Amino acid sequence: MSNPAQRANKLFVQTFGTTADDLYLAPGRVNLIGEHTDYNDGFVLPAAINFHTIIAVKRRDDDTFRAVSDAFPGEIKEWRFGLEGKMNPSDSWINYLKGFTAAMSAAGLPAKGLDLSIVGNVPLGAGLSSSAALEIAFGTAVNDCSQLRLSPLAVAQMAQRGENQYVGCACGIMDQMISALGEQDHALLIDCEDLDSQPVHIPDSLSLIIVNSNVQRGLVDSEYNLRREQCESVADHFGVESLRHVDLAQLESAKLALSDVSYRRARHVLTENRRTQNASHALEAGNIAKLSKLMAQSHASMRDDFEITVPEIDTLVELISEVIGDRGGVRMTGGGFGGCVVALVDHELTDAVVEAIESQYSEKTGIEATVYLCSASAGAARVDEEVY
Ligand code: GAF
Repeated sequence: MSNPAQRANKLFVQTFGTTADDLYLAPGRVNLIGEHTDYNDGFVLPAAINFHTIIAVKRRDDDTFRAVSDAFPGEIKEWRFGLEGKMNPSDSWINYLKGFTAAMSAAGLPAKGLDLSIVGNVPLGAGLSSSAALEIAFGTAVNDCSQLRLSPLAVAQMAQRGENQYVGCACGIMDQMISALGEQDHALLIDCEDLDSQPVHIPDSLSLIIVNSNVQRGLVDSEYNLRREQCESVADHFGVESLRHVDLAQLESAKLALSDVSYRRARHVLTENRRTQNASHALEAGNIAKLSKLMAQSHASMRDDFEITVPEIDTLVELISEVIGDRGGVRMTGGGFGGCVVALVDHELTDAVVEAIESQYSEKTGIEATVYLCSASAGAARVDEEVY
C-alpha cells in the first residue's frame, strides 16, 4: 500500500482535479507519565509517535477552506475564514479545523484559504491524540501558507483554544504541544505552568510499546470534564489558581475539610507531578528500575485515587508488569476510561511482552488487544512525499 503522504496527494488530485502544492504532517502522542496534570498547571512527559496525520494543501486566492478526509472520500467540507458558524456535533473531524481558524480569527490574525486533503494512520479513539495531530497538521499548514510566522508553541496554543472554545472540550495543552514540538528519540518534560519544555532522551536499550485495549472509551468527555471540575474546586478551596500551588502537607492538613473524592483527586495530581519530574530524571540517568516503580505508582494512583482506569486496562498492566519486572515500566496512558497502555521495556523483553498479551489478554477479557511497536518521533513539519 502507498504511504500516507502518497495517499494524501492522490486524494487531493481525485477530489480537486489538480495537484497539491505542499504536504504537512503532525504526529499522535503517547504520554509516558503525568496524567491529568496539564490542566492543573503541572508536569507531563509525553513523546510524539511515528503515527501521523498528513495534509496535502493548495493555496487559494480567497478566504475559503475546502477539505476532504480519506475517512469520508467525496464529502467536501467548506467554510470561510471567520465564518465558521457553530460547532456541529455530527461534523466530527471538520470541527477541529474550524476551531483552529475560529481561534485565529478571534485573535485578529489573517488567513488565506486552502484546499486540503487529509489522511492519517493515528488510531482513532484510542487515546493517542488523533485530534491533536489533525489540529496541528492543519495549524502548521495554515501558519506556513499564510506566512504568519507563529512559533510551534503558538500554533499549539491556538489549537488548544480552538478545541476549548469551539469544539467544547476542556483539554489541557499537552497533546497539542507534543504534536507541535516533539523530538526524535526523545520525550518532552513540559511544565504546563510556564510552558517551558526540555527534551529527555529515551535510552536506545528501551522499546516503546503501546497496547490498545480496544475498550470503547465511553463517558470519556463527561468524566474528563468532571475530573477537571473536581481539581479546580480543590484549588478554589485553597484560594489558588491551580493545584500546582498546593503542596502535599497542605492537602493532608485539609483532609477533613474536603470530601474523600476531592482529597483523592488532588492527591493524584500532587503525587503525579512529583513522579513525573522524578521519572524524567530516571529516564535521563538510564535508571530503569526507578522508572519502573514510578510508572507502577502512577498507574495505581490513576486506578485508586483518580479512578480513570477500567478492568481491562488494569489486566493489561498487570500481565505486562509480570513479564518485565523492574526491567521496564508500564501504565495506562492518556485521558482514561479505555484506550491504551504504554510500556517502556528492555529490547530483549519485547517478544515476551507481545506473547504474554497474545496468550492472556483475550482469554482474561474476551477482547483482542492491538500492539504498536513505536518510536519517539519529531513534531509537525512540512514534508516531501519521498521522505515520509
Ligand atoms: C487528554 C487531554 F487532551 C490532555 O490535555 C490531558 O489532560 C490528558 O487527556 C490526560 O493527561 O489527552
